[in-house]
Amino acid sequence: MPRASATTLAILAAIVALAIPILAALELAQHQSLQSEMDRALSYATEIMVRSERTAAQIDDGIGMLVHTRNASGDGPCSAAQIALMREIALVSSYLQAIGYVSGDQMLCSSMGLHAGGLALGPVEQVTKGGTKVRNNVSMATSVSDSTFIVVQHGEYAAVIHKSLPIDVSTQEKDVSLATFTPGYREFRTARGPAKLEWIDAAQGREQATFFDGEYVVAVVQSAQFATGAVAAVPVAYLNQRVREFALVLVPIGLLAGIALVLVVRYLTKLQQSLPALIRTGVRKKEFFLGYQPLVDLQTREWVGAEALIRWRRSDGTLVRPDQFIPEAEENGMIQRITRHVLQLVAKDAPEILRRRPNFHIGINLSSADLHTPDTVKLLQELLRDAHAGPHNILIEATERGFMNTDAAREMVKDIRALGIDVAIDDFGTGYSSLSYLESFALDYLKIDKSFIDTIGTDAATSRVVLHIIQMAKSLNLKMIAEGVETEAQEKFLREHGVQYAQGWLFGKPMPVADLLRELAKAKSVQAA
Ligand code: G
Ligand code: G
Ligand code: MN
Repeated sequence: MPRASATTLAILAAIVALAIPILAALELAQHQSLQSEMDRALSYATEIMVRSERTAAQIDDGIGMLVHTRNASGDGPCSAAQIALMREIALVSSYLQAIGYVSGDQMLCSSMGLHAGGLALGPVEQVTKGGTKVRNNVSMATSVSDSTFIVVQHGEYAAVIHKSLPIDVSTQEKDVSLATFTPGYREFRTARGPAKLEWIDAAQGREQATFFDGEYVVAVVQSAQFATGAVAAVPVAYLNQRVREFALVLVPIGLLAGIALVLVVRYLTKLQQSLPALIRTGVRKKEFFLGYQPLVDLQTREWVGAEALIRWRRSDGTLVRPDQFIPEAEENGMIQRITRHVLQLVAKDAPEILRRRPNFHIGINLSSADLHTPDTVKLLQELLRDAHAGPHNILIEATERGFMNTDAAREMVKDIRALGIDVAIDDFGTGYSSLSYLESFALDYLKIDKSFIDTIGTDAATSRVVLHIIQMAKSLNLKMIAEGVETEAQEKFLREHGVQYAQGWLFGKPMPVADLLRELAKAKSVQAA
């Protein structure tokens, strides 16, 4: 994927990762606010209904007592004893202003006394299922003020209730609408603040209903015992205020969750871009290939072999050098995966190469981890089989560091050589090298590191070291391969001092297998001519 679109994608992912928790937080704030405003409306409505129920209970009790006493005594409805009882009932009933005797639409006597000529109540407006008659707007002119009352009548008796009493609850917010109604009637008995009759419709006679009509959060309740219902409605402004309060708490939490999510996404992306993951996908996507650098016989300059050097072209086109990933791969255990892949690549290329040069050998680099993995011998056997190669067609190059005088490595070299495959010590002189440990290994070749070849013909203090190395190799019966040969002077020097083989830009740089095959074909026709 091109870098730009990967970045765009990462930014988009981050925005989404941030936006989702914030949107969720806002959504949650809306939901929570609505819920809590509904709860508030419901508690107001319930409070009013409880007052209405108590009122209804006091009416029932009061009227019941008057009927009972009158029946027992046989007194007239407006006898002095009855009126005295009415006064006592009105006194002890906290929700009743008065209680009295009604005939037709006239209250003839009440706890206030005898009404000469009767007190006109006006027509009955509502009749409940239980037969209770309700007048909602009875005005009574007193010497104090003109007031409007609700008159609730059972049989021949009626109670007088002040209109504002049921809804006279203390609410902090004056804008909250409160109302009472008689179930079955599309009409409010009392109301404080704006109230809509549609709310009664929306409740559909249920004992309890809460909803938001776009302007108000509404609660409607109905008594299970008495013919009374109550409504409370909180204006949308309170809801919005509540949303802001919740959002103030929840959005920062959402933001934190979003940031955490972004970090997790970034961590996972990083993980995916870690070297082991990249190597695995690289192998799968065939991003690795081999460069072959020729190895010449210094006597004839003939190409007798080639070292396979791994190359990694990433999907974005960049070429990653082995010294950039081999050491890290060695550290995090991916090197064996790479070695296995190199062996597969060699097995694929070898038949063509060997068809042109049956005695050619291909140098394969093993790392120290490979030298400590018993599997390696089995893998090499499989290579010989898959490549249709003889053991003389393979040369193992084991870097000096890998030899670290361990018994396991020594055994492994022994096992490889037992297959008939030659083993070279690579980069000789650059690491931990001592004659005694080299003597303890049975080897075939010594590769003289480029740093020593570079000193040939110079005055460098180390320029004589290469002669010592040559001397040592000879005394150990090791054949020599000089690395990094770039000049004819170096070539001449090496040949004259008995170095058999050389590798370097003077002869050829690492090249794709197609180029190697073409060069081999050319050289053959030159030889044949
Ligand atoms: O030519 P080049 O720059 O690729 O070599 C860099 C280093 O990488 C050399 O030291 C060489 O030994 C090492 N190298 C190249 N290919 C392989 C390989 O397949 N396996 C291991 N272990 N090392 C390799
Ligand atoms: O495995 P080894 O360390 O032998 O790998 C050889 C390394 O040296 C590779 O990176 C290869 O490209 C590099 N190389 C081979 N011949 C020459 C040369 O003549 N000159 C220079 N500068 N590098 C060379
Ligand atoms: Mn090498």
